[in-house]
Amino acid sequence: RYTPTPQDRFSFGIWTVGWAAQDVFGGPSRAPMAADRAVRKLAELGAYGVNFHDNDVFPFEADDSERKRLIDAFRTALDETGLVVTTATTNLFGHPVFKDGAFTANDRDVRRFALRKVMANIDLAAELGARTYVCWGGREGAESGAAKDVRAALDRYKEAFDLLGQYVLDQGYDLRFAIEPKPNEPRGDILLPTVGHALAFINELEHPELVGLNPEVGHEEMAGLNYAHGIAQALWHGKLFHIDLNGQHGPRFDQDLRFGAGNVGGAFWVVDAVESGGYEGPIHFDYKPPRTEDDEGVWESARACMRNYLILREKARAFRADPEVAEALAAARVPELSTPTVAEGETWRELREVEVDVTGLAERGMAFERLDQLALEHLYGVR
Ligand code: GLT
Ligand code: MN
Ligand code: MN
Ligand code: MN
Repeated sequence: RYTPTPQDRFSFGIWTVGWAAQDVFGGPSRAPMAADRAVRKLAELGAYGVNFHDNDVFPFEADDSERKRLIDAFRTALDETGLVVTTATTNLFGHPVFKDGAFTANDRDVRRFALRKVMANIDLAAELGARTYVCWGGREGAESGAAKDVRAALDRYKEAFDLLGQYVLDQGYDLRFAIEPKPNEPRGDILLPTVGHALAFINELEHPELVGLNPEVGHEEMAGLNYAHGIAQALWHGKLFHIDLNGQHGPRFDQDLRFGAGNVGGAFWVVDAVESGGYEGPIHFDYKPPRTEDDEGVWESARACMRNYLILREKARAFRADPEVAEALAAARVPELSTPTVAEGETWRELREVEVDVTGLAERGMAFERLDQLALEHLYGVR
């Protein structure tokens, strides 16, 4: 029970289990992990796919022969395990050259190098069969007011996506971009800080159809926002290309806890939104096994991400199938919201003259508490 299989379509970033657990205050507490080991272990645990940064597979400094050797080892592990590369991305934050960002660095030479680095990894992504290319702009931002001309930075951000979109079209790759918003960390303020900012930005691009979102649970919650609502709106716009699931305890530093930890109630609604909203991508985990864990703890936490999703999936399904919940939804008039406000054939003219019993309407309760209590009782395991 709650044992994942590839049919569940779970995927992980190579950098999640592979993280050596260095932080701002201390060095690594675990040994570095080669990408091919991460692939083999994740396959053993029942995962379906992986996402990778270029430099999860080969170091930034690798020469051509080392790069080739490490990509071959990665590819062999993929072939032998049947794990799928669903997604790829570029490390545009680790090397000090990106200290002021990549696509929006003030230094033009850095911007030109960043685009070249992305295009090189897009080639590898396409070769390995990835369909989504994640762009997390972690270093695109500032610590102080005058340091970044935000409007010029957005011009350069758009220029980057326009160029990369054209690249993908010219190369004939079947690949779409997914922007991953984050409000802060590592920069004091990051550009495109939330789902909403990124959605509006996409509308300004040359090829908006090629660009969607990769919202992360913790990143929205760091901004005090409701992730389930965020992905529901992204789906409404047809822009939920990918998801990064993890756990977070409210607005504080990016915790990247295993999925299901942190805001447990939020996680229930996340699974409900993912399962019932028409999302079609992989169920992807982007978390960091805490620095306290050894190798065994790493795999324990990876297993737990999938297990927690399956537990919550069962609960969300039971909630939706419960006849008492159907009744409570009706009492809360939730289905009524799907009825258009204006009837067929009506115009503003009829609405201009509408008559209602304002006092009667104001007195009517919404019965949301009973509905939410039913959800909680499913979550608490007593129904
Ligand atoms: C980094 C970040 C994540 C992003 C990854 C993609 S890298 O670990 O914290 O949220 O998804 O570049
Ligand atoms: Mn074009
Ligand atoms: Mn994060
Ligand atoms: Mn992420």
